[in-house]
Amino acid sequence: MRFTTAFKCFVSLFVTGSLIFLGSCADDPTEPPVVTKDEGVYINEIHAAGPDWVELYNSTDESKSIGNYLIYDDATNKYKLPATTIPAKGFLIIFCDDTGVGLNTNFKLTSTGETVYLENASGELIDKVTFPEIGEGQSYGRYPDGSTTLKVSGSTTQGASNGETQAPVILQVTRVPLVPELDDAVTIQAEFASTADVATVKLYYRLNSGTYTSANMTKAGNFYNGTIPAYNQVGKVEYYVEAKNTAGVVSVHPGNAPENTDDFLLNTDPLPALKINEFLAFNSSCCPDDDSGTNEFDDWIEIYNSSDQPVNIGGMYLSDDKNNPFNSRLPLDNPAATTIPAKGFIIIWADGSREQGPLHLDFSLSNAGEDVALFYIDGRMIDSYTFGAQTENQSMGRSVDGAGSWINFATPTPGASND
Ligand SMILES: [Ca+2]
Ligand SMILES: [Ca+2]
Ligand SMILES: [Ca+2]
Ligand SMILES: [Ca+2]
Repeated sequence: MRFTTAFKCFVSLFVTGSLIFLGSCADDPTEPPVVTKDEGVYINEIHAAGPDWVELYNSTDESKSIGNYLIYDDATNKYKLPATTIPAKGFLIIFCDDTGVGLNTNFKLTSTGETVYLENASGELIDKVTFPEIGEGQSYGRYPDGSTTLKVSGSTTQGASNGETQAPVILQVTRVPLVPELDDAVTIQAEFASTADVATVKLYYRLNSGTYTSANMTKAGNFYNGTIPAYNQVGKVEYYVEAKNTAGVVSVHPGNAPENTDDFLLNTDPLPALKINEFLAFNSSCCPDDDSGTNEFDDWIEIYNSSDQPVNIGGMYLSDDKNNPFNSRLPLDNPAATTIPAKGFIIIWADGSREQGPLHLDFSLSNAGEDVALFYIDGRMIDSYTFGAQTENQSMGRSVDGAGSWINFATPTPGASND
């Protein structure tokens, strides 16, 4: 690496015949920093899908003081560690939570992957690790501790040895059907990064907080499949997948199961009398969203309640994809905001800004056209509409509230009758 830098500097010098380049390339910010000293202290494990942390490992036979050492993911924002000692063959966890106090750094990690650097008190780079995208409950670490072999693991060993082998990595778990009904058997499929060292995979499931039943899943390529048998009872079905490798190391999906699980609702409620009544997908000057304190010209969706009773849409979902019912869930904890009066309207901002309030969604609507869809709490579709390219500041809506054909409105009527 040093040779490469020197070589580039030489070329620059030769071409330009000037010393200016020689001076600048000694500190060339485009050159990746190089580990210049091995102190036997390593970045041993990284968890980046929140809460973020870095595990340091002291591979030497003596305790090691790391006061004033620097850890960072951005050379312009190095974090100085407090006076701390890592025991011989011991571990230390540094939380990357952007608080900037003690063992809590002034930066967070990016779950899609980046590089973390560790410098000693003299500013010499003693380790760096570039990690790939890692999911919740997964980590990237050295196997065994302190070695040069880095792998993604399907589970974490915060503050403890990484062991000899990483846990199986479950990339995703899907189900068919996505929205089960009473008496449907449900197929659960777990996709693995590799099944080479996987010994057993089990599916755990239960209805209405009962006792978990486990079933072995069957291997098919990089997948393992299992079945939740049909229930003839309404309620909530929770499930998770547990995989064990040939060394007995276990991972689960979701990452923190069984505290968190995947779930679906078996529900026979009649669907509420709600309609997507109007929307504006191309807003530049019509009807601003002022929930942030300034006027934002965001997309919006109007829903009409055609019944004679108020309807609380908390827990229901809106989506810009008819095939993705669980896209953006309306909050359960604010019925005052999410209840639509009888024969009334509600406006929900499709602005990708959930933090702006209860009536804001994770997505916006494409000016070029896509779906707008409303789903019940269990994922059953209540209403949907597929639209094409939109005219700036014009809405589309039903010609009669809750009914009629879809037409363009040169003068949108957010929160008011279309009639
Ligand atoms: Ca560990
Ligand atoms: Ca838009
Ligand atoms: Ca907004
Ligand atoms: Ca309207």
